[in-house]
Amino acid sequence: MLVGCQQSPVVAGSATLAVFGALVLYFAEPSEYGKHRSSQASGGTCLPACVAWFLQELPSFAVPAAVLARQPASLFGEPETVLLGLFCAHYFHRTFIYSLLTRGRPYPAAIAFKGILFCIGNGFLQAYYLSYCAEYPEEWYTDMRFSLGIFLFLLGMGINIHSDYILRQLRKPGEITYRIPQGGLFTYVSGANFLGEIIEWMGFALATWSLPALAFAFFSLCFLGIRAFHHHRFYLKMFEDYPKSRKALIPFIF
Ligand code: NDX
Repeated sequence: MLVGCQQSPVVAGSATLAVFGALVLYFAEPSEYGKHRSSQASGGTCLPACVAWFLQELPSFAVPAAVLARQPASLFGEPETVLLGLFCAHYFHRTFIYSLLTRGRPYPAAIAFKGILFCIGNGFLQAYYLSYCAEYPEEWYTDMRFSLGIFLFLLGMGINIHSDYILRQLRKPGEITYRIPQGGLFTYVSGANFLGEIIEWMGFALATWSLPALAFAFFSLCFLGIRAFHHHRFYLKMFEDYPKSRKALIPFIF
C-alpha cells in the first residue's frame, strides 16, 4: 500500500511534543522514577527496571523498524532511510542493551505505561515523517547540516553510553544505593548522560532538518535538562563532599 505524506498530523505531532516539553519546564516537578520516586508513591505497582525499560523503549525501536522494513529496496542508502536507521540504532541499544544491563531500582508501572504511549507516538512521528514526507537533495550527504548533525549525533551517543556505563559501575548487581559519579563528563556535570542524549538529538534534528526531530530535541532538552537539575540538587543535599565546581548540565555554566 502506498502511503502519502499528510502534513497536518506531522505538524500536530510535533506541536504536541513541543507542548509536552514546555509543560515539563512549566511544572518543573521531578519525574517520579529512580532517585526522585517519593516515599508516598512507593505503594504503586513496580516492575523490575530491566522489564520496565525494555517494554517502555521497545516501541521506539519496533515502530520505525517496521516502517523501515516496508520501504522499497530502491530507497535503501537514501538519506531518509539512513537517518531513520540511525534513530532505530539508538533505540536498538536502549531497548536490547541498556535495558538488559541496567541496575536501576524497581520502576513504577504507571510511568512505564505512559512511557510506552510516548514512545509509540514519537517513534511513529519520526518514522512517518522520514519515510513519507522528507525529501533530500542529491547532495545532502555533503551538506554541512548533515555532516555536523551526524558528528553531533555520534558524539552525543558516545557520551551518553559512556556516562550510563559509569553510573552502572557505581553499583554491584542487586544494590540500590547512590554514590558520587566520577570520571568522563561527570567531572564537569551531574547530568553527563543527559547532556550526551541532548547533543545526540540536536545532531539528529540538524542532520534531518525536520520539524519532528527538532520537536523531539526540544522535548529532550526540557525533560532531561530539568532532570539533570533535579539530580544535581539531590546530590548536593545527599553528599556533603559533592564536588563544588560541578554544574548540573552545561560544563562551567549551569
Ligand atoms: N524515557 C525519555 N509527561 C522516559 C520515561 C518516562 O526514554 O507524561 C522520556 C525516555 C516518560 C518520559 C520518557 C516522557 C515523559 C513522560 C515520562 C513518564 C511521565 C511523563 C511520559 C519517555 C509525562 C508529560 C505530562 C509532560 C507528557 O535506581 P535508579 O533508577 O535511580 O538508578 C539509576 C542509576 N544511577 C545511579 N546509580 C548509582 N549512583 C548514582 N549516583 C546514580 N545515578 C543514577 O543510573 C539508573 O539505573 C541509571 C540512570 O539513571 P538516571 O536517572 O541518570 O537516568 P534515567 O532518567 O533513568 O534515563 C536513563 C537513560 C539516559 O541515558 C537518558 O538520557 C535516557 O534514558 N532518557 C531518559 C528519559 C527520556 C529520554 C532519554 C529522552 O527524552 N530522550
